Amino acid sequence: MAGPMSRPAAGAPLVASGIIMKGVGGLYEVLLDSGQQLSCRLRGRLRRGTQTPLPGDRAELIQSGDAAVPWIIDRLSPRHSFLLRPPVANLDRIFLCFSVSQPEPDLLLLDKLLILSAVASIEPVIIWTKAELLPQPQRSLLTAPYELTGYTSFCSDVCSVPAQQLLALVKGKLIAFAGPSGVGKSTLLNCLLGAAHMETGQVSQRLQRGRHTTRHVELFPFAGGFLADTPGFSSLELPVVGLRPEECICGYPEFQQAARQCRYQDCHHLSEPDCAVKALVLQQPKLQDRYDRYVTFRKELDARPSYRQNRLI
Ligand SMILES: Nc1nc2c(ncn2[C@@H]2O[C@H](COP(=O)(O)OP(=O)(O)OP(=O)(O)O)[C@@H](O)[C@H]2O)c(=O)[nH]1
Ligand SMILES: [Mg+2]
Ligand SMILES: [Zn+2]
Repeated sequence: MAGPMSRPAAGAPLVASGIIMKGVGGLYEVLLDSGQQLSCRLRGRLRRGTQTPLPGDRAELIQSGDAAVPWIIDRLSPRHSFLLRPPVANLDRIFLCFSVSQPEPDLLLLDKLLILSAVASIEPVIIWTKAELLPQPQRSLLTAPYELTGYTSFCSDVCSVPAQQLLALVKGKLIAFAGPSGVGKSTLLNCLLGAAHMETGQVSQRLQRGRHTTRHVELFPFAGGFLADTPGFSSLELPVVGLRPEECICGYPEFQQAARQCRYQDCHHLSEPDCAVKALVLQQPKLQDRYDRYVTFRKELDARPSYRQNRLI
């Protein structure tokens, strides 16, 4: 038969599969591979299960028999990655957006997100937004330590969005914009979608409300993949998401090579003798602030082992 649905076997119900674009109040929008979008509810078994469907999940649908919402999500495919903050499944990359000013950049939050992305095997890209609000050389003071990490980073402002560089990173991928509220995530996403959808204007139109606080994660098809707009957040507790203390270093690639030279294999890089990470930081003062944040996280995680069972990542 024509259309998105295929009939798997005689007598079996119609099935369809696609990607969850958003889920609000128990109603999920699923984009089928054919391009058709369906509204669905969840099968009871999934509602009671531990795995909550997230935008980015691949879902298999069956007919519900209910005319009001004719399709239900029957099954989810295994995920290759997932994050709780922001809650998106199957991310390939994450654009960590932090404004250089208004609001002031929360570097503790940025470093936490770098750790969590690394642990979830999602490549982080740092985007310093509202770049025009902080002139040089203060802007370089802020961004230079992150250039030593090896992570890709860009500056962006309303007049010069690095659209070409971003486009090269998004083709065929699922990418989320993440970061605090008001840093310009939706504005940036709107810019990218606007450039690609100029002829219709439809998606940009829909995103007008993106100028206001984003309330839900939502995926938008873009360049053979998807871009996810996500609500801003400011609190993120590493012990609560179940991070293990030794995983902290994953968000600090500039220390990882040195860490192999420490006297003790299980060195915490705090006060152990012959710690190569501490020696490196002494040699390169630009690394000090990032190291201090590492120390904060490591001590916090070492001190709160009770949370370790609650692994949510
Ligand atoms: N000065 C300046 N303002 C910007 C820039 N980008 C966005 N803004 C403004 O910053 C405000 C917040 O932008 P949004 O795109 O809604 O921010 P957001 O990160 O999506 O915020 P949430 O949805 O609440 O998480 C808006 O008033 C934008 O016009 C920029 O590059 N420079
Ligand atoms: Mg927004
Ligand atoms: Zn060490």
